[in-house]
Amino acid sequence: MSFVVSTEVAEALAANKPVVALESTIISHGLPRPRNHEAAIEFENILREQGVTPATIAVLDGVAQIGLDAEGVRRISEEQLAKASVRDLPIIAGAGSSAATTVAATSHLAALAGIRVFATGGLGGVHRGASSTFDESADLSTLAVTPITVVSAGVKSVLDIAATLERLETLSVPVLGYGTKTFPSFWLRESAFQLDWSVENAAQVADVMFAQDSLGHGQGIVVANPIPLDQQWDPAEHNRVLEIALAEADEKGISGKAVTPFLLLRIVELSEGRSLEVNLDLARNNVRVAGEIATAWSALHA
Ligand code: PSU
Ligand code: MN
Repeated sequence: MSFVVSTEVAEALAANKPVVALESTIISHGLPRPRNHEAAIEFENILREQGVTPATIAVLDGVAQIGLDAEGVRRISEEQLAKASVRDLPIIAGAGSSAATTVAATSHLAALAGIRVFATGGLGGVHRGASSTFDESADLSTLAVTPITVVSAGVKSVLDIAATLERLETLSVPVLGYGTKTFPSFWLRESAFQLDWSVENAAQVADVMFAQDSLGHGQGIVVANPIPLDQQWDPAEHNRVLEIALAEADEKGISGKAVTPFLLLRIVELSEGRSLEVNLDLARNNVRVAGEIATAWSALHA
């Protein structure tokens, strides 16, 4: 498929300057309007202030764009776009239409362009009940074959976290806790699950990436970056709201790729916006850490 790397991103990559990929599904389908547009601009600005070039990724009018301009960012925020995972990319492109890209599709396109670091909110994973529905995000299988370091706040507790971690192990995708050995659960700093490995800073992540290039088989790396304790959602309120949202999704028979967007937006409504503030805080944190990792990565190549 045809893809276009923006001049700014191409120049940064050619000069070994730090670049961080940003996804569009979180903007189009994961955050309510108009906060989504503000967030998309803010994420880019956080990176620019660090001296890092942002590359927000989406498919517009049949062309995968690596690095949107302001008009592109407006379009992913305001238009009713399809949600594209990797398998959807050729279909969207073939039809000449537009779509927001998931973690999987963004990772794939970022890697095609030579971008090594990507910031998102939460990773997709294994859904509850997957043993009968087979609902497992292509985010996981894509990371098994895509050399990109994804900074996320773990996966949401609407998913089956234990199964998600097991699948990442099976798929040989390294998971690094960032300053912690406890896997985070998106709005909450912790989950019930421990990790084998942690790193303390961005330079250590860059060292792992460097080693992976010589020893790995082209897989990605998951950096699990927990939200600071004072920014996390109240755990009791979190549990109460999630139970209601999950029951509603079940009752309404929501399935397939509609599940994640349904739950995210319903949880914002049920929490009267509190989950949204936490979501924005954790995403900002992830963008900042991804900027530091990209900076450490380009310093290795200076
Ligand atoms: N998790 C979030 N916010 C999101 C998503 C996941 O906290 O917006 C989006 C990401 O784009 C992720 C996708 O790649 O949902 C996973 O969807 P699915 O479960 O249909 O693969
Ligand atoms: Mn799914």
